Amino acid sequence: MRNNDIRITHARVTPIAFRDAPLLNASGIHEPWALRSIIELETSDGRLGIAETYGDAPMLVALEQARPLVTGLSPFDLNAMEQRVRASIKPGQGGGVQFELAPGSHTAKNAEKVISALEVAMLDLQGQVLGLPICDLLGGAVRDAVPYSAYLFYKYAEHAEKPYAPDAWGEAVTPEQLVKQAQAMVSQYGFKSIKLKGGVFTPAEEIAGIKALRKAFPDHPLRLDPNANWSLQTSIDAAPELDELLEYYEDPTPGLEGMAQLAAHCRSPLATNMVVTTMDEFRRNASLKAVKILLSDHHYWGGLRATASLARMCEVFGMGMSMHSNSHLGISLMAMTHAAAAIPNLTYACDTHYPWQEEEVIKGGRIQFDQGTVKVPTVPGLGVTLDPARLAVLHQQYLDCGIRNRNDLAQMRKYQPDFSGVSPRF
Ligand code: GKR
Ligand code: MG
Repeated sequence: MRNNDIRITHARVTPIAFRDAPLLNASGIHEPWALRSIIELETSDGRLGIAETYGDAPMLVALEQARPLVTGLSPFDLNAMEQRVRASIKPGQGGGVQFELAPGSHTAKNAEKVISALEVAMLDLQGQVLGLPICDLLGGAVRDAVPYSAYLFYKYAEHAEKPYAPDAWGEAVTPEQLVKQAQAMVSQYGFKSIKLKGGVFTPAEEIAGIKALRKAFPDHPLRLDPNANWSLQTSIDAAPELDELLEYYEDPTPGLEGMAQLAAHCRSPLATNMVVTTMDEFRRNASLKAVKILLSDHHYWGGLRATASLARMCEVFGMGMSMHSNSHLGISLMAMTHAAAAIPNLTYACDTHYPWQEEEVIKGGRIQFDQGTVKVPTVPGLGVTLDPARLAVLHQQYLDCGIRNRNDLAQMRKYQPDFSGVSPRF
């Protein structure tokens, strides 16, 4: 069979749920189960291409609508797939809750999110057919291993309603506990950079947390991400202290205009995964000169090739680039690793929530880190394959858990009934 005779014969979307830690953020706290979906594309020559993406209800509606559109296409027909998806998915369609910290719920990006998921599975197939790893299809790896950053969270020891035994990380609500969390994560994974998810406690408490981390890790670049929960004035006031401590200052304050005003008051570069998430915002940012580091995410920017184009644009506009994450499993981690491997100017360690997840859906169990990096696969395709038995278990957890849209605010009100969720709160 010639490569261009191979056809996609069937597409399957399976929603899954896996245990997630009680991690605090600007909106509230993670629920006990995180949602994702697994995409499987079967071909006429008996191959299976896979991808992982969001699993919120509106995303599942969009994926279900797109599913038949790939049937009959060659895995090499990426442009045809994209045209079909764009023609069928209208921006904003899908309903559901819109939750700022959960890109899986942003219905305006449905087309990009669906194209990304289908593209990863099709690239997995292309790689298998050609006998090449995905990064080779993206121009080739410029690094053998992709560095990730320790992603620290303030957290409670266990979930409200105690749905299962508490995780091994314990509570982290003080600088001392944060340092303990960082020490455990750095010693287990070897990370060389550290990010703290902020926007939870007062800026003074979070700056004390960063100072404690600086003392315990004098050589690790540090980042703080309050997820736009600090007012412009609060962010300006915090800048002189943070300038001395941070590698970059991530999304302290809301809006592109707010970030542009803040940029005039701080030396640390501003980074974002919140105010530049579309081409229009990219153009506005270029004229406002607000954000200097774009935290890309192939899941909502339209895929691995779109991420590579974004990297070129960052280079043209003198911006740095790194990667944003949400709770995810190994298929997403591998897709991120291929993309990052093939982007020369992705020069900061990428975010990953992976240490917070215990479960897996791939054969062979959890992906190993070495010195904070994930080795770039050299085998054909994505480099990981689905474990059908694990998929069935995680799908059953989805059916049983009852969560259909991530809602950190409602979850937080189980601990603090009067939690306002107002942003910016500080
Ligand atoms: O997992 O709570 C979280 C994060 O706050 C996540 O929702 C954000 O999207 O990690 C993300 C970020 O960097 O903003
Ligand atoms: Mg962020």
